[in-house]
Amino acid sequence: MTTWQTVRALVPRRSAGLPPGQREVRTFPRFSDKPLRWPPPSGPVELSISIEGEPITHLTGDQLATMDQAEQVGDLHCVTTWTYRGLRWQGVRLSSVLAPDMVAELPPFAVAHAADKQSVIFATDDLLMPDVLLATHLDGEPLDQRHGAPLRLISPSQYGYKNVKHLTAIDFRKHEPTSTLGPKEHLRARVALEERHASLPNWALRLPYRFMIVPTALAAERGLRTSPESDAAAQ
Ligand SMILES: Nc1nc2c(c(=O)[nH]1)N[C@H]1C(S)=C(S)[C@@H](COP(=O)(O)O)O[C@H]1N2
Ligand SMILES: [Mo]
Repeated sequence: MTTWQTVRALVPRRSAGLPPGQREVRTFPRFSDKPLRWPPPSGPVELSISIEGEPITHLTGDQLATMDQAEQVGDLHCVTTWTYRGLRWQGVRLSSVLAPDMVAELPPFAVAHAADKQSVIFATDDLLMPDVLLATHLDGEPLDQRHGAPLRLISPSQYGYKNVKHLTAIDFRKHEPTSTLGPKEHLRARVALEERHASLPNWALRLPYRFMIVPTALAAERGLRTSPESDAAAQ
């Protein structure tokens, strides 16, 4: 696609059946609150799960591949109001990698860490929803650098920023962790309830956020192009 076609596909449009305040985009962009940041170098799946830093499980890609595979189709809703529809994710349900007696003992909060240094806070209840996936594949292909290789947390009922790309660790916590993203991170960020921000009202956010979509997506594309592993950088 030319840049112009990409920009046109990124202009958010009204569409029936979307959650409150959301608009549809026709291309699935790379997106981030730090769009120029490079994706991490590619490597194998390694996921550590811990409670207050004490390891309870460690999973590799080979182990995940032997577990029950789940596939689900869903939409990704970015807090800046864009929605991309019909993504087919494949992976393993987070609730199924934890033993039932372990699930009963989990403290109420969690922090998910990513290889690009992003970290995101959760209420444990949201992570235990049956549609929360440790995704390894998108539309039948292994995840790429753009969309979160090698492992991504998919939580369809929460805004995009809770769908952590390049996932490396989940640490459960007794007390609510401080967000590294500041007040723009809502602990729960449930799309249906329009929990966009920890303190600002939705009417004040929707329009300014909407204007950020195209510039942010173009910057994120540039971040990908200039990363050490990109084809463009290698030539
Ligand atoms: N590790 C990591 N995960 C992330 C982000 C990020 O910058 N780093 N951006 C989040 C945001 S704001 C959104 S909307 C989605 C975008 O996913 P995409 O880049 O696959 O479109 O990823 C989320 N997960
Ligand atoms: Mo987002």
